[in-house]
Amino acid sequence: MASALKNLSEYNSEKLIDASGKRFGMVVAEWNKEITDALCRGAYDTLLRHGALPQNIHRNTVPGTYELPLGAQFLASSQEIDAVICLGVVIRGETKHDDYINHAVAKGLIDVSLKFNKPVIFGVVTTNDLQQALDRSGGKHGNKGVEAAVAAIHMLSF
Ligand code: DLZ
Repeated sequence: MASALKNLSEYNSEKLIDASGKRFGMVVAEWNKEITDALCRGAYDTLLRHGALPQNIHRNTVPGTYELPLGAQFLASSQEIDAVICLGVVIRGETKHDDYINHAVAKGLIDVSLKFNKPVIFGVVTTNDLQQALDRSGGKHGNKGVEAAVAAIHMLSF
């Protein structure tokens, strides 16, 4: 379902495990920083709401979304991390850069996830314009950071 039809911040909290014993890595792209900061706040607050301890949430930044897979790999390879949440925003421009970045990152993140047998969450907002990105980072369609944190906690219940 497209996120225009679903609020990204809506979920059934009763289905999620208590995350107090879990350790999270967050990788946040600095490109479109105002928006990725909002995604990060959404993810961080959601982890805390479900019991995660601040000292068990490790936040790292990378220059842009393209660097998320390597950042995720550094964290996923650590015994100290149970799940990695990757946050970025790619906005379509005049060229096809967004296609190249989005495909590379989606493939890169799933590869890291399967290699290390850990949740590596694709919290990347991919949009046609800035307004769509704002709508999905705390605006009228919710916050993809919240959705990403929920996905991480959900996957840790296996
Ligand atoms: C170069 C680039 C462009 C054009 N657009 C974005 C974008 O919309 N979102 C994003 O996160 N990063 C973008 N980047 C930067 C790349 O992700 C990457 O950081 C650089 O190409 C260096 O590898």
